[in-house]
Amino acid sequence: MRLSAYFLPVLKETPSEAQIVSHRLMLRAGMIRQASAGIYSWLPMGLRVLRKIEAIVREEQDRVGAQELLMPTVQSAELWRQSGRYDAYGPEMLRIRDRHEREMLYGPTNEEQITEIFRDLAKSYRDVPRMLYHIQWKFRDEVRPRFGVMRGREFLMKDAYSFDLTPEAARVSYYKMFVAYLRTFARMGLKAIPMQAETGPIGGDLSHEFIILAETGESRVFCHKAFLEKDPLAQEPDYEADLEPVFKDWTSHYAATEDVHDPAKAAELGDDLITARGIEVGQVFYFGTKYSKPMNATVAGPDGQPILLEMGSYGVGVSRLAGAIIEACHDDAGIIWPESVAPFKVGLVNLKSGDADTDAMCEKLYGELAAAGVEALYDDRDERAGSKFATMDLLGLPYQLVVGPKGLKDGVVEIKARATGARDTLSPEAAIARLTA
Ligand code: P5A
Repeated sequence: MRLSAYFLPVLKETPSEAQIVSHRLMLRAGMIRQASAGIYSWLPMGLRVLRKIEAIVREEQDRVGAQELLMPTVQSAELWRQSGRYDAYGPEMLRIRDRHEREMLYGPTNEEQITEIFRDLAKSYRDVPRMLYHIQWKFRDEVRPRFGVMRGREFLMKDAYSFDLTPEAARVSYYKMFVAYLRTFARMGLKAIPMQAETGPIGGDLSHEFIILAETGESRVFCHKAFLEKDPLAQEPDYEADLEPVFKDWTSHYAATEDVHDPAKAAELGDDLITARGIEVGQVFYFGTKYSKPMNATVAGPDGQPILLEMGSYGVGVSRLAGAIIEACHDDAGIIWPESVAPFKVGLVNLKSGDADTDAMCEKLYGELAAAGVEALYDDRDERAGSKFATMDLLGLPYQLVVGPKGLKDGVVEIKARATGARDTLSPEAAIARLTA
């Protein structure tokens, strides 16, 4: 993409309405635009990141055997009356009437909808177990939408649902999702700690929130410092095997959100206790028959007798993650994207647009990167070098490939790694080899 032609409204000034750094940087880097309170448009740069996050979520869901479908955003009130949640959900639910005065709602979550689908379409015990997920917009009329996409009213969620015949089997599904979440967040460069959590309006008696430690986080959390050293990617789990040991390993140390915090237990940790604030990027729930029972969702067992389905649900805050990653990965100059979610891998900086040799070399490198499938943003604008560097640092692409007339005289270009600031001077061929490796 050529910057001269890109729809990228970079802001020079710090927007005054943004209270936290990720919100400021998302606005300054031209990623999002507020439409109304807690509702955002995703501009081209922001959408690229959102799609990268989605792709990682999708891969890890597929890996544990979850299957993607797509349910609608608008649901009928009738459906929610079947579970008893229509009245219980409260003012966070956006309630709508259609032209026939039928009561509808914009879905804040999809437990009812998936339960109805599974109840009506899965017939026997042979259709179970299944894990189904979608990545779909949600609406929650939050009292205090804030921090940009971190607490929005309209937001993108990956929500998965598991169906099993027994509580023991449902736990196996829970462990699978738990492991998928550890890997999902780690692949985004995040240290997400699974913490015991309250189940709230979703229900059930077993739940974990996946929390990133950050001062700007909305929840208070408590955990053992051992979590800071653990790496979910150190070993590829065997998905055919029993994942309970992985779950047990990750839940053997104390970690709890404020709502379920046990001060006496935490005190036993002594100096090993971390008290911090955190951002919730995902939450998993096991709630058994909470929905299947009132909605009469059963399958026929081997003896023909109906078996009530055992269920769990599993959410990832896809749009929130864009902000959360920036909270975890930035410096004073701007964003520092982990390569896995970066909107482009390389920012190609032409230090002297209009200079024939420099332009020609940039065109050549840009073409070679494209041919190798490396996403590059080419700053071909007629701007001062200083301002181009500042823009690239703000945008936070992992590598800057800098080309200027001085270097070219000596046959060299420069690669700067955004994360470390390390610079390397090398031949254009070597630079391409490095960036396409
Ligand atoms: C699990 C999947 C659920 O809704 N039902 C389906 C369950 N869980 S949850 O914890 O309430 O939400 C899942 C994740 O969505 C993100 N999230 C939000 N992101 C941005 N703005 C919001 N207002 C918002 N509310 C929830 C969180 O990351 C949460 O973990």
